Order: sequence, then structure tokens, then C-alpha cells
Amino acid sequence: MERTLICETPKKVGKKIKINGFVHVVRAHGKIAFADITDRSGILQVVGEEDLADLRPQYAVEIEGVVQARPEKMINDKIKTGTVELTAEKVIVLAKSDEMPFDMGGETLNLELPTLLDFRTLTLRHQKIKEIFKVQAAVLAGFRNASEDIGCTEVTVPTISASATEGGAEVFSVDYYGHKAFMTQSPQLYKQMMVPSLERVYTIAKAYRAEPSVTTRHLSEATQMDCELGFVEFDELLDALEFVGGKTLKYVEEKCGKIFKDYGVSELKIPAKIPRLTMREAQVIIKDRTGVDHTKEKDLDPEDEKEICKWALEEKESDLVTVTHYPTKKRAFYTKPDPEDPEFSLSYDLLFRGLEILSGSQRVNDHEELVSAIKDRGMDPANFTMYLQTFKYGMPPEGGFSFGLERITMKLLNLGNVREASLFPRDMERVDFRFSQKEDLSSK
Ligand code: AMO
Repeated sequence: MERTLICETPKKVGKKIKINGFVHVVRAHGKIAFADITDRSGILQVVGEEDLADLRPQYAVEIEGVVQARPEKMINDKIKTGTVELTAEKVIVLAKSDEMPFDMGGETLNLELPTLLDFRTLTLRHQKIKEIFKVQAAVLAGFRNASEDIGCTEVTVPTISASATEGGAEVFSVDYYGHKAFMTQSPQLYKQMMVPSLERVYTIAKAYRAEPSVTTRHLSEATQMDCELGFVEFDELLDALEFVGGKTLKYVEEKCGKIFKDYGVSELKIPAKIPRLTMREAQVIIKDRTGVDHTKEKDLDPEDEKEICKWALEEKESDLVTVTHYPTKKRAFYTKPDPEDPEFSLSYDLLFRGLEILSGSQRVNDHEELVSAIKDRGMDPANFTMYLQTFKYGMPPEGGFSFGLERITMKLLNLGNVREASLFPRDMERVDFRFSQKEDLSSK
């Protein structure tokens, strides 16, 4: 018999079918037992006798039976299959499961973050956790669509590189056949190298950062969604990033409205004109609103970002705000200084519900200027030979931007920690297992 997906069962009343799935919960009442079975399409109540009562959570099963309409007073409006149930005739256990270390039966998993991650392959089976990654998939699809709309071609780029892509100390080095190489901190250099070839590109790439601290918004391996465009000036870049950002988020809302409801998050507020401020203007607004004077600071700190987002929501009805002109010294070497005031740069961040989700800039596209910028940061141009080759042979004015996939997902669902929005998060304390946990396990 062919498998029927659980979501199809309300259309099969009176029919004999076969389903495959995982046991979510089992309730035995004397001779009669109920099991909730989940597959990729939904959840279904199955009614049976001993065979069913013997099932345990997370067993993988195959069940044949007849779909019955539920009596009126037994209808469950909360689930798509709430009008029916399956009366089991044959129950086959495809795979048993050890006893679960915690209860997976509730609507949410009330676990502390370390437990949520230590048992990741189990917690990823929970409906509410699966929804996070459905939203993430929609972010990726929305980004791809929007990037195609602005004429970008998708490329994939290396994650092992001859040089640190963002500079700074937060870089993992690799022993590459006896040579020193680095895990890319971003796809930056490669997307720029593609501009003279395809002119407009986008890429979805893993980025590795040896972040020296543990915060709720930093991962050591994050996913960046980047665009890079040739023959563009600063204002066009701002238009492009706001278009791609706005369209991506709206796409997710359209696809995942039900999940947003499950998570109790408010509707997105994305006006036709996203508010834009220079960093200095933002600092003045923050000072006026809070009395805290950060107008001489060289960057916005996380509290500043939250405050300026509050302003954008209250004054401009926007969940997004673009902040431009960060100090040149605070940005990576490839960032173009503003010709009118070179202390500040043609750079930008996009903030969403209190957090930076994107940054980017107009780039230095002149070869000599770029070599000087690399030297100014104490780096050796010899380590950028292939990158610099691009600029020697005609690089038009260009620029781009990068969205953080996990941060967007986190903010869309109002999660407390970016690790919850990463399937298998890496940080200072963990690669798969927590290092301390691994030591515990190996000493047993
Ligand atoms: P930046 O370093 O700001 O810029 O990164 C771009 C975006 O990626 C996300 N992000 C992170 N998310 C989680 N954990 C991290 N450790 C982490 N680091 C970054 C953020 C951030 O806004 N090459 C430039 C971009 C460009 O100029 O095009 C870059 O990497 O959402």
C-alpha cells in the first residue's frame, strides 16, 4: 500500500490507508490507546489497542488503518487533522527509540539552552523547533528571489582562503598541506572578485569568526547572505539593500504566517520608505530620547541599536532602520571613505527589531588606494595577491552588503539567543558537544 501523508487524511474518511511517522505521545486508557503520530506534513491521532499502547515516544512506525470522522464533540480545532482519526489495524515498529531524556510531548520545549543544544538531534524533532528552520528556509528563498530581482547571479565561493577576509584577530587558521590558510570570515573577497565577471552576484556562505566572547548574537560559524554589485554608487546600494531586505522579510511573512502566530510575534512593519540616518544623527536622537550621550562614540553599541530601533518603530512605524557613515577606522579595509569627510565612510548597517542584521559599503575600487588601505591596517598586500589582481585590471565603482541568516531568523521569531536559530551552533564552548560535556563523557 502506498504511503499517505498525514495532512491528506481529512480527505480520506472511510478509506484504508498507511502512514509513516514518529510517535509523539501515547495515552493508554484501559484496553484502548491513543497515539499522536507526526510526519513532515502534520500530526494525527491514531486509536488502537495493545500494539499501540506498547509504542513509546520517538519510535519510527508504519501504521495501517481506516480513517474515521471524529464525533462532533471530539473535534480538535488546533490541528489540521482535528476532524479525523485513524483506527489502527496493523502497527509496525520500524525503529525503536531509547527513553527520551525529557518530555517532548508539550507544545513548547521548556529546556535551558545547554540542554536544548546538547540533545540537538532530539530537540530538532520538536514541532516548535522545526518551525524555526521552516522560517529560515523561507528567509533563504526570499533572499534568493529578491537578489534575482535586482539582477544578481548566484555563485558559491571558497571557505578556505589565503588571507583573513575581514582582518582583525577573529580568524581560524588551518594547516593546509603544511601551508597556512584561513577559514573565511565572510565571502567578501570572492564576491568582489566576481564583479568584473558577472557584474552582480549573490552568495549564501558560511562565515567563520573566532569570536573571543560569548554573547546572545554571535556564532563562531554563521551563514551570510551577500550581494555585490558593479557600476553602482552609494544611494543605489542603499536602495538595493532596503529592497532585498524588505522583500525577503515580506516573503517570509507571507509563507510563514501560521508559524508567526504560533510564536506570538507581531506583524512586520516595513514602510515603503525605510528610515535612513547617519550614525551621528542616530547618536543625537538617542541622546535626546535617553539623556545618554554617546555622540562621541565610534560605533553604536547594542543598547544604542535597540534604542534607535524603538525610535524607528514609534516615529516611523518601521521595524527596519538603515544607519550610514560609520567611522572609516571602525570598518574593514575595503570600505570607501566618504570623499566629503574621509573620517567617515560610505558604509551602512541595517537594524531590525533592535539588532544589526546587515552591514556593507561602497568599496575602495582603485588599486593603489586599496593597497594603501591594506598596509594602513598592518596587513601584507602579498597575502591578497589574487584579490588585488582583480583591481589592477579594471574594477568599476562597486559595493555590496551581507545579511546574517541566523540573526534575521532570531529576530523574526523573537528568540532569545542566536544559537536557537542555528541547526548545530558553534561557539567558544561547543563544536557539536560542549567541550566540558565531552570531557565528562570520555572520563566515564
Ligand atoms: P559583518 O561582519 O558586519 O560584515 O557581517 C555581516 C552580517 O553577518 C552577521 N554576522 C554574524 N551573525 C552571527 N554571528 C556572528 N559572529 C556574525 N558576524 C556577522 C550580522 C552582520 O550584520 N563582509 C562584510 C559585509 C559587506 O561589507 O558586504 C561583513 O562580513 O548580521
